[in-house]
Amino acid sequence: MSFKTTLLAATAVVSLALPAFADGMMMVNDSYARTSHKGGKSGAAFIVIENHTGEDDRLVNATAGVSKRVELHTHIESDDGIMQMVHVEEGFPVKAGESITMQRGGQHVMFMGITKPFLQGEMIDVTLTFEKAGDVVVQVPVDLERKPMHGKMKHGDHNHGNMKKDGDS
Ligand SMILES: [Cu+2]
Repeated sequence: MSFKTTLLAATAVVSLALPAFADGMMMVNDSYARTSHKGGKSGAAFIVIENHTGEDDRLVNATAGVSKRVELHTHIESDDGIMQMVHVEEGFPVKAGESITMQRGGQHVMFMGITKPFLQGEMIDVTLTFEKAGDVVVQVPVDLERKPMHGKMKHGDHNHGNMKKDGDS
């Protein structure tokens, strides 16, 4: 009798736990935010987003309480070879099973009119709004010392041992 009860309980636990392990989420990793100088009025967050939802989606908006405006930006190269930052109103597509890597000189979440200086190590709540997946809140650490990534390196092409990791001690 009690055996049967235990079995039933176990079954219930398994089925409840399943969604947590199933694919079906937007995953965020390696995010950081910075201002170009201490106390700067504008800044950016760089977030890696992996789409495990099983369907193509699009990051359409970002909000945060740290600045007057938050916009999705990218850089485009003008005809004379100058990189310019532009507001991407249609947002960033994130295909099913793929990821986007925001980085300096590329896609980023832009903070304009920062109301309080970013402090090293402080966490910023950024709400990412996806067309289908809805709102995903990300805690983004401020890292004022992070160096930009160089070019489009593929994994294995470079030696991690030579990369200086700042702010990690
Ligand atoms: Cu920008």
